Amino acid sequence: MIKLTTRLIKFLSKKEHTHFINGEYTKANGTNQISVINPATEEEIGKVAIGNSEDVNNAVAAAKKAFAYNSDWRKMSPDDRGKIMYRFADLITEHSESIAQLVTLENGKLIKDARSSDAGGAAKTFRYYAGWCTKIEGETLDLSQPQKGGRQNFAFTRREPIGVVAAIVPWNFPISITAWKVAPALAAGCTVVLKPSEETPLSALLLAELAMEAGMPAGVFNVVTGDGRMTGASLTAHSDVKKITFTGSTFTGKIIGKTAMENVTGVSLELGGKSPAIVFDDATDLDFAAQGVAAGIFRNQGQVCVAGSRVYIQKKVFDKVLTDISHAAEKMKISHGFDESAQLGPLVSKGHLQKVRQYIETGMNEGATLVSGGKDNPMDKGYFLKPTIFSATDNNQTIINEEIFGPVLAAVPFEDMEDALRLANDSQLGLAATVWTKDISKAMAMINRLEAGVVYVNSPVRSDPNLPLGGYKQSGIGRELGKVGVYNYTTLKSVNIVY
Ligand code: TXE
Repeated sequence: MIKLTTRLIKFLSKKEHTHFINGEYTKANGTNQISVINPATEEEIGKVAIGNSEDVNNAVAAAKKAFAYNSDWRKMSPDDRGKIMYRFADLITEHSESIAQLVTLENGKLIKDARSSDAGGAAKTFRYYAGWCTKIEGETLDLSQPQKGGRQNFAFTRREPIGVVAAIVPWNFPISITAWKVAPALAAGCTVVLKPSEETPLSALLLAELAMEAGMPAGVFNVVTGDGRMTGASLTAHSDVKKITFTGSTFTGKIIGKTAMENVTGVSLELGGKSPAIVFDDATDLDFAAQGVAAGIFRNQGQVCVAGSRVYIQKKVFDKVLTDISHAAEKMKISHGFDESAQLGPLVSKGHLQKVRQYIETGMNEGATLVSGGKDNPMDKGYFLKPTIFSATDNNQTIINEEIFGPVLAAVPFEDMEDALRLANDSQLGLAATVWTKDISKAMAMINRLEAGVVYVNSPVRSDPNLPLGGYKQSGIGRELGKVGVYNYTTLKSVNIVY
């Protein structure tokens, strides 16, 4: 059993946690709280306040003040801002074990994934964007028309920080997705109010403590805990928020998009996915492809926006590849996240487990063939599920059309490239896709025609700070990460000096 770090023991000893506003823990205005549950043991690990509109107002006011023209943050040189962000990244690395353990406690995920994806991923993202502080630039422009009266001119654009950012994040990668939003926003010179998911709010508070220790001025990074209905809704409706950045369900994304338009607030939405993995019969190594498809769906219990949850396998090799994927699934060790040898942990919550089970039942009722797994809980306690695989003959199944967000894969055979494209693009969503082939011409043709924001060839999708991420169709609006990630938090000013 892993020993909890001293810092984490101290953090958890608090039991009741409040918002982190203007550089300190702040008494909540309301009395309502959320119980944070360890999904492996079903035990409570702490309580957080449910922020009401007053709490949200306080957080936004602190962020607005920290963004004021003559504030420490605004007056700070990009180089100094970068130094604080590097220090923040170093502190995340220094305290990565505390962060990872806390993420495992509140989300259930495997500790090795919490270490690499959450703590490690966040440190990398902050380090990457620390470098961007000094590289934000506009352009000089030659105008298409001469100036009146034969006068000269000099035209250019400036990128300015957009203002107070509301970041609303989900529970599947609580710290790394937070970093995808907070790091570029800070690099651009904005200030942030973060609302973590109600399932995983504690790690966000620990992150806020580290931000202060890194020397971030008070009010630059605030956390208001709470639910979506009250806390999230108050934050997105706030007229002093100038940019909303959201990752979560398509359903909630649509609500937030509508709310944003009330104040004409900028909005980026990273929403659901139902991403296809397409295995051609010429895939370099079919075993490797099968392992990759299994990794692409079962990592993080399938609770990954870019998870390859539909696999299309060319007819000639359908049985072999499906058998290999099933073997990989059946060999996975299911255990709690602190078991270092575990390969599949619990789902995030009881409600989510029920939802995923319901999809498995629907799959069976609609006539898909259950190849392995099923809806039974393989453990005595906790929200566990076996990796589950279905096969079907076409896309006409709920389990192939809706995001399940669990360890559930549906396999369908295809004839040729046109058939694969028809099946893969037949979706309202378009976040990611993977293609498994050794034929570069075929890979390129697929890349050009797949309706997906991210395409990986011969590998499951993995995020990288320098690779933009986002979706086609109802998978979202805008892109995160990379250069566009930092430009999300700037606004463009066009200037023309006539002389
Ligand atoms: O998401 P929600 P949930 C999908 C996945 C999952 C489903 C539901 O299919 O099963 O969404 O998960 C906040 N105004 N994804 O319920 O509701 C909420 O408090 C403002 C895909 O967790 O989208 C939380 O902080 N905020 C996804 C965040 O939105 C609101 C990752 C996400 O919650 C709000 C997670 C409102 N009206 C789930 N309502 C991905 N793309 O990776 C809720 N929230």
